Amino acid sequence: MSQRRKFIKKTLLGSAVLIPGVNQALPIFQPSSKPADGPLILSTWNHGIPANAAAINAYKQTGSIVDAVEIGVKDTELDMENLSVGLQGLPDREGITTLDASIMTGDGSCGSVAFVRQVKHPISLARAVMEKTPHVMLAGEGARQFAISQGFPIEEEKLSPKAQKAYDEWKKTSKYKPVINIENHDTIGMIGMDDKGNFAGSCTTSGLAYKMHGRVGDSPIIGAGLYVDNEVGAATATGLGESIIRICGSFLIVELMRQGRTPQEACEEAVRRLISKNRKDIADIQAGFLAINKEGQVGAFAVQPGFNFAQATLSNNELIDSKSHF
Ligand code: SD4
Repeated sequence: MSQRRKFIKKTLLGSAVLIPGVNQALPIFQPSSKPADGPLILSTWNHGIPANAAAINAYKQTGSIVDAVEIGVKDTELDMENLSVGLQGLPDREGITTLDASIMTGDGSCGSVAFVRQVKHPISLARAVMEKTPHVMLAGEGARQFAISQGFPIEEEKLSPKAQKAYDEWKKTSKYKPVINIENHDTIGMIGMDDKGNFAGSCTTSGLAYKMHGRVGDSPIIGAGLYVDNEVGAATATGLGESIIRICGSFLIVELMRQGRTPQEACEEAVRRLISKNRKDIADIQAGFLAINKEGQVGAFAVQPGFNFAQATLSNNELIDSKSHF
């Protein structure tokens, strides 16, 4: 055997599992080097504070990071003040509220729902897709039918008083223009790591206000609004979904971290990439990213000023202003 082949064989045996009969090496799962001092949770915007509190509380009860990120964002899905998440969110151009959500764990399991109506907790429906179907994504009426089959309550299709008022106002001109950092940029993305280095993430939104009927944003698209990998870390996004989808934002950040960038460097590079692919409209675009790596380092960066996030551990939950490109 040549020296080179001997070396390759030794390297593979040292770092990977060889499955008999399959000529392929699988990487061994490497737990985080972060010491066992409890979970670390990040989530987007001001509503991240109560969402993180709910997530930490869930974690204390179940010890599960995926329970934490699901239960955390369910809090925001019920927040009647929030016009960008849940059934109280602003509707599309036809006056119908449609929801997008995704959930992912660090072993590659993931589920999402897109363009779904009348389901109060799309994040739990996304988790059901992940755990109870062979699929990753269900959309529209199929997602709603799946919700019914799983016993999810189906809500009356009626705008909240706040959303109805805003929609009536919008209809006077029917002009759609994204507005930076206010109610149409309020998705919650949450990423977390447990004390053993396992990651999970969730993302849920009613999407852009007054979008075209059928429009789906980045939040339910694995790799765009959310990506999680136990070997590296996790990332999530908020902002104008089209700009984030164009660069596979969350996947890009995780891959940059895999190549050795810190979470902060990776978020900054993703924003630079986003700007380079969306130059024409950049003054009107806000997008923000959050990331954690397996050392427990965090990163946050946005296109425009105004993005913030909440960071929680067992003993602390604080709001932090992100830096931005402009
Ligand atoms: C979307 N990314 O549907 C979502 C909207 C958003 O804060 O993040 N709002 O494009």
